[in-house]
Amino acid sequence: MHIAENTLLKRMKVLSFGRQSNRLFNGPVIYWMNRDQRGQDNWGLLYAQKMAENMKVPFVVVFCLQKNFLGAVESHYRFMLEGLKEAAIYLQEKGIPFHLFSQSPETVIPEICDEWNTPLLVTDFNPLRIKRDWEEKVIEQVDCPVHQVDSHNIVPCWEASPKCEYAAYTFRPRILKKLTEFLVEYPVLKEQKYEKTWASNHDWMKHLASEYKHNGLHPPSGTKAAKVGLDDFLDNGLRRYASFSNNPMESAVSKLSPYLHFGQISSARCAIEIMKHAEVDENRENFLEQLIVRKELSDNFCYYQPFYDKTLAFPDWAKKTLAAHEHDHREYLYTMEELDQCLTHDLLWNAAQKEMKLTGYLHGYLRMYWAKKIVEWTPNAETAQQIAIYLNDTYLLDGRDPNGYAGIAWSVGGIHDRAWAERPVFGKIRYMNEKGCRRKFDVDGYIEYVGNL
Ligand code: FAD
Ligand code: FO1
Repeated sequence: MHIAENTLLKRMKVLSFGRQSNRLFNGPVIYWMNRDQRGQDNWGLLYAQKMAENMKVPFVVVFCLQKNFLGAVESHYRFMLEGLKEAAIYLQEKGIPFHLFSQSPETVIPEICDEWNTPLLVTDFNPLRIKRDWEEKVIEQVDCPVHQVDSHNIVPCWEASPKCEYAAYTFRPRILKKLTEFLVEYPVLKEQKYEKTWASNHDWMKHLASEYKHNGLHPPSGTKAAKVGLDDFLDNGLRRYASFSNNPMESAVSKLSPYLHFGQISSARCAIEIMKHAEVDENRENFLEQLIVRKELSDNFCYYQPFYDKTLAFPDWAKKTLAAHEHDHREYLYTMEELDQCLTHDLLWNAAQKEMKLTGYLHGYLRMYWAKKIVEWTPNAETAQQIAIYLNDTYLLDGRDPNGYAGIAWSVGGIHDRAWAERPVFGKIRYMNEKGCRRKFDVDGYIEYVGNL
């Protein structure tokens, strides 16, 4: 346990030491859940429980439901709430109350810390601006200390690197040398005496049926479904990952991104299970490269680069080359509406946009092609980035995520990439076209598949 204790402390950052006051902090420790929406394998919960034990008080989990979160639509909320319900029941069975509030955190968190005399507020780590603003406003208003735990990354973001990394090759050695220390089995969350006084407010469970539309083409939500997906990938997808993960027509990818995005499963759990069951081969290495290096590089980017969704974040060479080609002739120009309605001349692109809209999923290789074409068909990089973010976060179930902002900044502005041979419009930004796709997969088969959705 002492190893976990050690890693537990390195996963924690003090956001605020709290204000000295003579009030009696005899209430429960509050764990404010945002990004890692699961009961199992959750370092933030384990930390909050440990602190509550030390203080001899119970701990309570709180979630603040926020309308139109980064453009999320109803079916995204439906997926999230179903996962939260499963987490609430898991916690309930451990005697840990779960409270869902339908107000913004900066209002309700200070109120309940005050009302419940909370001695410590713990929250999970999220590099996105929206959560950091919430935390700032909460810290201004609460008297108690506020601690943050990185439950999302295997190597805590601030431990992996002290700065914004240039590319995967500069980030990889830093991450890999810390895996032994941080990729460890989780302790199990203990039961706690159930405090009737903090009984959960389960009226929110009925929200699921009435308030949020369901998209039948979304996968099933929650930690159990995520585990089924992981096992299925271990049995059927992983062995083909190295050869076929770039082929949207081969189901050789895990499709775990919605579960990882909403924190319904931890990437550490996926890595632990993969390392337990799969032999050391290029399939496993390629997958862990994506799951650990690429995914945690996105958090590194969003954490250290405040303009992660602006062209300001692009490397200088990219800014220069995009500016130099801003007035190149564009053979095609499309508005956001035309792109949204899949009305371009490019049947492959239209199919990718349609699949994204209908199913909330798009294969990684196609996401690159999809974003790169938006660069080609819009007046400049700013417009391309804004449109790509809007469509990505409106339709993808795994959208509104650091991986998305990094993926779009890579496609449009060459972050984590290098300069390529100069050409019109793209300058030295990596170019992709349908010919390249045809070399990789059956484009006509894909267009037909989407047509039948
Ligand atoms: P697998 O290949 O099975 O990989 C397993 C996990 O590794 C993924 O779930 C993901 O968490 C991580 N991963 C894989 N590829 C990447 C990558 N390139 N960068 C970072 N992490 C990765 N991912 C999102 O989660 N949300 C998004 O909104 C998103 N938007 C993207 C937009 C563009 C333009 C691009 C180029 C990429 C985007 N990605 C996004 C990254 C990647 O495409 C998806 O994470 C991946 O396709 C999810 O499918 P999967 O779970 O089957 O991936
Ligand atoms: N986090 C919250 O704390 N409250 C919400 O109401 C909320 C809604 C939401 C909707 C869609 C979505 O993709 C994410 C949402 N999140 C919400 C945040 C999410 O769990 C992640 O923290 C961020 O998207 C960063 O990855």
